[in-house]
Formats: sequence, C-alpha cells, structure tokens
Amino acid sequence: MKKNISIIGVPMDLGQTRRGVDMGPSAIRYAGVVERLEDLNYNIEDLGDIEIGSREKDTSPESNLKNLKAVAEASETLATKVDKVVRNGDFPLVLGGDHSIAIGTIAGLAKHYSNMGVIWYDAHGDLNTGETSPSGNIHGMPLAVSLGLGNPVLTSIGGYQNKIKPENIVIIGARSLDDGEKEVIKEKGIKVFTMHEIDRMGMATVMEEAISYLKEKGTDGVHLSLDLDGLDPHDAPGVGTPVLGGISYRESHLAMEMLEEANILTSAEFVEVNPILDERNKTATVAVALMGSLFGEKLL
Ligand code: B3U
Ligand code: MN
Ligand code: MN
Repeated sequence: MKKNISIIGVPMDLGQTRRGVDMGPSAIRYAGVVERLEDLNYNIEDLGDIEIGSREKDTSPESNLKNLKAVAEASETLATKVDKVVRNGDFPLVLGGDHSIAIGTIAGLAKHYSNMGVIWYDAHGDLNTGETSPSGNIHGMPLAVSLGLGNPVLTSIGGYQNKIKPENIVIIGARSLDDGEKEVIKEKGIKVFTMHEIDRMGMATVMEEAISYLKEKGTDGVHLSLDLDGLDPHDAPGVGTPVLGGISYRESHLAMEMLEEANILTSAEFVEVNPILDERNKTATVAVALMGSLFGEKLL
C-alpha cells in the first residue's frame, strides 16, 4: 500500500432520509483514524471535509431522485478532490457520509485506471435506478450510476460515463436486494458473495475467490467501498438501514487483513456511519479498527 494517505471527509446525508450520517466523518476522526494510521507509519494528510449543499424541500418533477441537484454538486466536488489525490500519487481514503458519495469517489478514481476493480462490501446492492428504486434515495444507486445506469445528471459526473465494468465488481455481504437490482446482477453478470456464500464457504475462501477473481480480470487498481451496514447490526448499530444476519466483526477483520496481504487496493471509502443512531461511537470505532487491519496492523 502507498505510504501517503489523504483523508477526505464527506459530511453528506442527502442520499437518504435519516439525519445524522453527515456527522460520520467527525465520528470517525474522533475514533482516532489519523493516529491509528500514523502508528502504522503512514504519512497522513487530512484534507478536511468537502462542502455539501442543503436538503431540497421538493423532489424535482422530472425524477423521483431526492436531493438530486445537491448530491450531483457534492459528487463533482468530491470527484475533483479524489482525482487530485490520485494525481499526487497518494492513497485516497474517503470518509462518509451516506453511500451516495461513492458516485463522486469513483468518478474521481476511474479516469486513472483503464480496468478498475471495485469491492462493494454492503448488505445492499446499491444497483437501483430511478425506475427500480423503492425509495428515491440516491444512496441505493451509486453502483448502478458508476456502471452508467440511471439519471444522466449522475452518470455523467466527472465528465464521462461508464466508470467501471460489471465484470470488475465484487459485492460482498448482500442480503437485501430489490427486484430490479437482482435483474441487473443477472443481466450484467456481477459477481456477488451473499451471506449464503459467506456462511457456507467461510470468509477466508470468499476473500481468496474475490481477490483471485479481480486479479484474473487484470484490474489495474481496486477500490474498496465499505458500507458499515455490511456488518451485522450487533457489531455496527450506527447505520441508517441495518439488516439482520450480517458479516461479523471478526470476519470483517479477516477480510481487511486478506486485502492488505493481497496488496491490490489503490483506494478505499468507509460510509454510512451514523453517530446519532450509534451506541457510544461503536460503529465509527469499528470502522477505524477495520482500517487498522486494512493498512497492516498486526498483533505480533
Ligand atoms: N435498496 C433500498 C434500501 C437501501 C439501499 N441502500 C441502503 N438502503 N442503505 C433502496 O432504497 O434503494
Ligand atoms: Mn451501500
Ligand atoms: Mn447498505
């Protein structure tokens, strides 16, 4: 992993309706992310938080996407920041914020790679479009948007379309998928390790397969987009849409350690930490502990 990490905070809560996830970056900083990574001998530059617009009263008549304009603006700002970090040769570590921020993160990253891989660690597929979304919440859409599916205002962020290829995506931890998302997965042949595979094969085999899969695709960079609701709500209660039966704290540490050993990651983001719904900052603390493993923390 690169030795210089640039942290970008994205205090965004406009991709969904529950308040509080905008405080995620503060909660993660409070849980000691900078110190934790400095202890592992990384040079950390905290670039602070990007600016986020305000909640829109009405959804525009042309689409059912909530806060579309403000989410699009924030995504452009974030894409520009992430782009700059990569151009500087540093590792971008993005702190959310709801998962809609991945639209901007991936828009900033993908122009630097001709064949970027994405690991989507999440209870959800985030593969909805305006047509298939049950909620109109953009945090349920970022993976679709990055594939070029959905509202053009979002798919054209960063000035280009189709940021990633469906065959370069691995979803891990899925256990809540809408019908439209299931169709996209089948149609596009997206690799998914649901909770069934994690239970059946064990996390070690799942990660081995996920890593080999992305290597076989010849990826020239891999982004980890980790939604804390991928974990079981017992271990990560501070999320807006908890889903029972998730990945455990221990399995998640193993997954992070195996990613570190594989040395394939070129960027990461940790999203959906909502301190208002949390228990004594437990979820942010878990996020930072996972970052420790991801960046090479070892017991012995
Ligand atoms: N699939 C649902 C629920 C959801 C997606 N992502 C989260 N929740 N966190 C939707 O609204 O698109
Ligand atoms: Mn998500
Ligand atoms: Mn999720």
